[in-house]
Amino acid sequence: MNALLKIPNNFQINGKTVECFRYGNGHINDTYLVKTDKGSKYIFQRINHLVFKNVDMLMKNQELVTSYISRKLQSQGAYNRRLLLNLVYTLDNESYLIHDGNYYRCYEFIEGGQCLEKIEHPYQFELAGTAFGRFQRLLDGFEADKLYEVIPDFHNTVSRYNQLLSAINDDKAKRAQSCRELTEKFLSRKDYCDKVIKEIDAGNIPVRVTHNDTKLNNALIDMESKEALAVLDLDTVMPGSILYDFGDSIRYGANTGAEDEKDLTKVGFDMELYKAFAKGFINQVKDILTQGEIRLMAFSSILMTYECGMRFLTDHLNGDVYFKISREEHNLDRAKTQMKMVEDMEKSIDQMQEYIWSFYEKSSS
Ligand code: ADP
Ligand code: GN1
Ligand code: MG
Repeated sequence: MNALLKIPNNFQINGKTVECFRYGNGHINDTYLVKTDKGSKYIFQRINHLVFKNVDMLMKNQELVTSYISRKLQSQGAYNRRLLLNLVYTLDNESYLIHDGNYYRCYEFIEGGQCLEKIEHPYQFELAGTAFGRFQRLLDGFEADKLYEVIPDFHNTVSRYNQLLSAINDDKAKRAQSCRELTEKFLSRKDYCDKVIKEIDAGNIPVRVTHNDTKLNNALIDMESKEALAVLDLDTVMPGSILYDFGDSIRYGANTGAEDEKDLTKVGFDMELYKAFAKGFINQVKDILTQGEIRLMAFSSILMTYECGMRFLTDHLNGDVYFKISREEHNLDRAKTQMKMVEDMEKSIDQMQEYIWSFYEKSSS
């Protein structure tokens, strides 16, 4: 029998569990869909506590953020359960359960939404932009310093660069020699690393509450009604820059190929997809963005892609200890796609930024 089947019964669910199976394609947690004898569905997760070392604070962050969004939606008369990730508490009213040394949590399953792995049509990416942009707009005003920094320096690209340098030097998996050419491409772009950090330090870019992992499959969209639904995967919600959220979405979703595509001729930056996401996102946050943020919006796509590429390459050099892999050179393939995307975007950066400015020209005319 499925060893996990009974554990969700420790949560305030409607009925008793009858099915529990693996669900979704996240790289970090173990996610299951649970069904009960009363026909209710839940998302049940084993939290990766090697990545998230302080689960208690991580869950407190989620409670603070979801209750803030819920109150904001209510005050705007726009409350709708499908716009928000709703935690299901344990029978002891806790937000998570510790069982046999593992950490578990449960959410209401949001019906009628899809989490895409790949964009089939630009409107889908526009909806994802709306979902992530709305998340930002609803959290505007939330005091970022109330949140615990779940993974310190998560989007500190200078630290990520230094981690890559250490991985090259340590060469734990004896792979450094075989990927020298790719490594050089990352190291030669060092100037990118502190561009956003410097602006934050200078006060030109505000620290907000940001999602920090705005991958396409972390937003739910309803493809039938063409609505943007909830933003999922709130583990990395922390103080950060809105640029990280915009850039990370473009990194993943505006790629003509998959994040781990082996055939690099299929990988590339798609301007039409970029514009679709930017339209959904900027329309939500246009009025809250500062000049400093607007100016670096297009560049953030390069920065986040470059940073994620360095993370994949670092993990490859370290022997695949962080991201889930399903083949030998999985992280190396991922690092290669990210570099291909960086090179493509570098050629299009002016056009990308012009599109961002066009939202402001329209509204002032
Ligand atoms: P990971 O951190 O491993 O990426 P996620 O929290 O993103 O885990 O969940 C993995 C997948 O499970 C999502 O991409 C989505 O497909 C699905 N999922 C998660 N929460 C819900 C929910 N409340 N309703 C519907 N689907 C969900
Ligand atoms: C991880 O958990 P998932 O699959 O949404 C990672 C992100 C990376 C992404 C790359 C906590 O996201 O930072 O951008 O993989 N999450 C964490 O696919 O490290
Ligand atoms: Mg996820």
